[in-house]
Amino acid sequence: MNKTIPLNQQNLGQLANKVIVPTYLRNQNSIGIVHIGVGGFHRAHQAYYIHQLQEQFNTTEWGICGIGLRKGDRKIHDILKRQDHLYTLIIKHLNGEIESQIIGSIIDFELGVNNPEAVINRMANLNTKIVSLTITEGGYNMNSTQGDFDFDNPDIQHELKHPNDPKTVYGFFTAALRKRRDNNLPAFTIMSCDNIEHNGDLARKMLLSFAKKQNPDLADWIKKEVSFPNSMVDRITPVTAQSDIDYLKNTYDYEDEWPVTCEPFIQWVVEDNFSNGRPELEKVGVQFVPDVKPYEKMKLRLLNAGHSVLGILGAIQGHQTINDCMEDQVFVSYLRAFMDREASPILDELKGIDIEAYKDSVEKRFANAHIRDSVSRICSESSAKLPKFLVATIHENLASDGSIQLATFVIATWCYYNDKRTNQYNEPLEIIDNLSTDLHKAAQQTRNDPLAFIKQEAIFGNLINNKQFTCLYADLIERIYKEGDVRKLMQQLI
Ligand code: CS2
Repeated sequence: MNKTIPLNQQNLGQLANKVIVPTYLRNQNSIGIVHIGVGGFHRAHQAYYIHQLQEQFNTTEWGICGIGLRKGDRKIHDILKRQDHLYTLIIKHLNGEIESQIIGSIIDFELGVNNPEAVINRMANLNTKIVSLTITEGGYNMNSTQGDFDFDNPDIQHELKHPNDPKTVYGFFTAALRKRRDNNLPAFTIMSCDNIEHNGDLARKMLLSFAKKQNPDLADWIKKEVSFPNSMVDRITPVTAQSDIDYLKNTYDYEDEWPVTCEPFIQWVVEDNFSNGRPELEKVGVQFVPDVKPYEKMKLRLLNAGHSVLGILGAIQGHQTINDCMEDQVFVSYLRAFMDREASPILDELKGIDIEAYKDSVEKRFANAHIRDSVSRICSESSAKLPKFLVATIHENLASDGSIQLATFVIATWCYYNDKRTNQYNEPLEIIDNLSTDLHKAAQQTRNDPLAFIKQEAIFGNLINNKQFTCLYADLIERIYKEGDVRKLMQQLI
C-alpha cells in the first residue's frame, strides 16, 4: 500500500509524477506583493495568476507574502507554514474533468495578531511594491448609512491613539507608509480585489479619512504617492470540503490540509494605475484597462446579484447548492428574468462585450454540478453584499422607472429567511452574518409592522421613503408570509 506523504517543498520531487508541481526555483523569488486576506478566493485567483507568471516567464520579483489580521487567520497561517506555503488548486470542469496543480507563488505568511512589527516591516520593505486586499465587503470599515469611514469602531479608536500598535488594515497601512516615507522609499500601490464597485476608490477614500485624523502630513503624502487601481475579479471558489482533502489523499497519496477548489473560468480586469511598478500580468491573461467601472458593474449586478437571488430563494426552498437551484427550471427562469428585466437595463455600455453571451455564461457557470457551491456561502454576510449587489439596482431602477419586482421579492424573502431561520421543510438554515442578531430582531417585527425590516437604514438607505417600493414590498411580504411557498410565488412573478 502506498504511504500518504505530506505536501511540502521537500516532497515536491516525489509528487511531480502525480500532479502538476511548480518547476521554478521558489527560493529565488523575492516578495513584491503583500496580500491581506488569504482566503480561498485569493489562492484561486491572484496567487494562481502570479504562479502562472513565475512558471511560464521565470519572473522572480513578485513572490507573495500572505498576511492575516484576524484571529481566525491562524488556521490558514499554521497550515501554510507546515506546507512551505504550498497548496493544491483543484479545478473542476463542467464535464467532470478535474485538474489538480500545486501552486507555489505564496512564499511567506505573517500574522498581525502574532507579530504586528513583522507585518509593518514586510510592507515597508524596499522590495514590496504592491499591497493587495481581499478583506470582503465588510472589511472596509464603512459606516453604511452614509458610506463614510466608521470612526466609532473601537479598533480604529485604538489605532488613532496608538499609531505603533495597529489592528486594522488602516493602522497597518499608515504605520508602513510612514516608515517608507521616512526612509525615502517609494509608496506601494494599494490594490483592492474585493467585490465592490470602485473598490480602489473606496479603499482610497477610507484610508485618507483615517490618515487625516491620525497624521495629516502623512495623509497628504499618501494622497500624492499611493495609487489605488480599481479592479474586477472573478472566479467561483466554493468552501473547501473534507471530500476535496480526501480526493487528493485517495487519488495521489498526499495530504494537503487545505486545498482550494474552483471553476475553470477566471477573469481579472484592472486599471493600469500603479505607483511603484506591477507584474506583467497581461502575459497570463489579465486585462489592463483605463476604466474598469463598467466591467465591475456588469459582474456585480449580474453574477454576484444572480448568486444572491438564487441563494436566498434557494435557501427557503431547501436547495443546498447553487447547481441544485440551476436544476430547478423555475429558478433558471427567475434568474434570467431578473438579469434581463432588472439588471441589464441599468448597466453601462461595454464596447466589445456581448451582454447576452455574458448572461449565458453566468448560467452555465452556476450550473456546474461539480462545484457544489453552497447556498449558505452565497447567503453569508448578505447584509454587506446585498446593498451593493441588489439594493443599488433597485435604487437605480426606481430612478429610471425600471422594473423592481424580482429584486424586491428577494428582499422580502430575505426578511422571511431572517425571521424564520428555517427552510420550507422546517430545517434550520446556516446563517452566517455579522449582523444576524439585528437582522433577526428586525425581521421578527414584520408581523406587527410589515415594513419593519426595510427600516434598517444601514442596509436599505432611504428606500423606506419610496412609496412605489414600500407598496410592492408590503404586498410581497404579505404573500410570502401567507403562502410560505417561494417557488409558487416565483412562478407568479416571472
Ligand atoms: C459570491 C462571490 O460571495 C458571493 O456571494 O457571489 O463569492 C462569487 O462567487 C465571486 O465573486 C466569483 O467571482
